[in-house]
Amino acid sequence: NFCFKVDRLLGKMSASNLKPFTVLVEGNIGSGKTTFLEHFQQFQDITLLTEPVEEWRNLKGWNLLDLMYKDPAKWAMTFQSYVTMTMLDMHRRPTSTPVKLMERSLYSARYCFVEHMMRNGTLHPAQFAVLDEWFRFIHREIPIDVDLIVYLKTTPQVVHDRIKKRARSEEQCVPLSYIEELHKLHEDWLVNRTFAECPAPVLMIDADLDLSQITEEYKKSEHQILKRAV
Ligand code: DGT
Repeated sequence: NFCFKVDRLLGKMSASNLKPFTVLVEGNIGSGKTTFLEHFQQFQDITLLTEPVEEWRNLKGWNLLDLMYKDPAKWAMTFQSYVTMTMLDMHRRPTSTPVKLMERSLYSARYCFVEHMMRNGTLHPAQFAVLDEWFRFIHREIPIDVDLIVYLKTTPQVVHDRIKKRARSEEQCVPLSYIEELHKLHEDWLVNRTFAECPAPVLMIDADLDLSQITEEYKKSEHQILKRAV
């Protein structure tokens, strides 16, 4: 028993010196990313990094998320540059566990949200160019490790109904067309692979199911994620 404990400890120590197995949890707004992360709270040896939405809602008292939704032409650039910083911070945060689960990433910020803002003209081409240069610079100069992407695939109408129900104040005016466009960008990035680089293999999960059934669906991903935990 003692030897087993020592072995396990040494295993943990060596695992902590290695890079963690890093999983990005991606999917449309309201697809259940937070719930997915919460499911993994029950396991040891996993670091869970939830999205910094609260930081976006309160930067020195300013709600950047709200400003962005209320006046996108004015605030999209400011919002996305702060998203870039907070996401980079999450990617770079050291972890002592062998597995790291992270909600969203620099990739979805660039390939879904910024891409959408560029295509619909919310971002001026010059603003887009600056954000894109930041993304390329970070990508080139700073190591960002990703081993697996969990894609919570949903139907736009289903998540639109959820968004209305959860009633996050900033999101009250989000139209179905916006959710449909974001859905298409996630699909093009993670499934069709038409325009953007996909940094790791993708595990797709049916996230349309409601809360009572979704745990079974989440369990299917446990093996792939936990096999790296000591
Ligand atoms: P969940 O748990 O799947 O319901 O996840 P949500 O909906 O809490 O999180 P997310 O990332 O899908 O959406 C956060 C809010 O921020 C949402 O109103 C969309 C908005 N947003 C705008 N630009 C960006 C961006 O570049 N990245 C992210 N993550 N959110 C952005």
